[in-house]
Amino acid sequence: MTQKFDFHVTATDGAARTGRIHTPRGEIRTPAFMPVGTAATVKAMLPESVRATGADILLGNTYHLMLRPTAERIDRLGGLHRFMNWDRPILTDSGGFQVMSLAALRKLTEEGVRFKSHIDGSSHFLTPERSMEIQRLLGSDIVMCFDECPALPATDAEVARSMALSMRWAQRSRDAFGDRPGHALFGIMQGGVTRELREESALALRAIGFDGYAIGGLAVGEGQEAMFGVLDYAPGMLPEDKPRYLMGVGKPDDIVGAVERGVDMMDCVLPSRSGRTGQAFTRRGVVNLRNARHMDDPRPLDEQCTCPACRSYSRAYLHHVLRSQEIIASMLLTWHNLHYYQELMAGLRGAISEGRLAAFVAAFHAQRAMGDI
Ligand code: PRF
Ligand code: ZN
Repeated sequence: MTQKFDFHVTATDGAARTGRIHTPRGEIRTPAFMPVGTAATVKAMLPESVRATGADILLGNTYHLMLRPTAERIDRLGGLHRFMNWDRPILTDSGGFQVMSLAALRKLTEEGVRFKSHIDGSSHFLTPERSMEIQRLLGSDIVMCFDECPALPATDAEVARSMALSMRWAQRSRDAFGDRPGHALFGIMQGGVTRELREESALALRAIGFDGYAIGGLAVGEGQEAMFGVLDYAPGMLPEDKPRYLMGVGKPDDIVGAVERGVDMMDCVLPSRSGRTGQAFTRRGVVNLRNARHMDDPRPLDEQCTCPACRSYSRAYLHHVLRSQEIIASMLLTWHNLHYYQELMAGLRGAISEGRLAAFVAAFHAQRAMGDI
């Protein structure tokens, strides 16, 4: 087993790339979609089922795990991989973004963020140094820099100030992370939808030097057109030989557009979260299985899908267990949605390696335009 973390692009098609990230815990095929396992579980799924959908890597969250069960407890219990029974790579987000969206009484200073837990109101202080320590205790394979993602709408001056702070925190994250063979540290680009700020952020991160580079601060309410506008230039500002990770994205068409523009990794709660509310992603678009039109429908959700929900159950059954709030509804629909996302990623990887991405994307959009059966 090699102790090295490295990335190889094996084919490109336009700005899109496909390749592999090697880690001591296994290989990550890119473009990769990372299911979200916030609280040491991908909700409603066994780890072996998550793997069966085709996932190579999961995402975990510093913010949630530091509050409960705490990073020190997970460390004593042998680390996050052993704790949650997932032995493949785990990427952990650094906490700042979740503090801003979930915690109460947040107070931001140069040093870090003070906040109260959304669980029990207890006080905590998160800094770049503490975030690196927590992610080390968790045993994370890909550690994210501690950053700040400004809430939108924000003025250019606010976005500039926030980006500059995130770049100082990126240097502190790099210094605190140290040299940890087999573990990677990713920088996070900020700068909103302003090209000059994105350029400045990219230069600052490149000067520090990271194992990979994330594009943060997008999918925060700016809309797809504005996000694609940034993705038309932002990936090109980052080193070609390192993975590029678009944080918190997105819907299937966001993912396709991001991959076309040179993104290698993504994560989103959408397939798992919306599975639990009855929204299914299919080749023909989104299907809401709570809708009464499925009540007597003996057909599968998607006759071409090979997931357990589609192989063995009718739309009528899925509708029934959703309406009855049965736990199996979450299990089946999460499985289907994660399966759909991973099949999409496999399709994108195959298309890029065979130089037929444009045709793949055209077929993707044409099928969705047809609508549900
Ligand atoms: N920074 C961090 N995590 C994130 C984001 C960010 O900007 C986003 C933005 N879409 C999602 N998750 N650290
Ligand atoms: Zn299915």
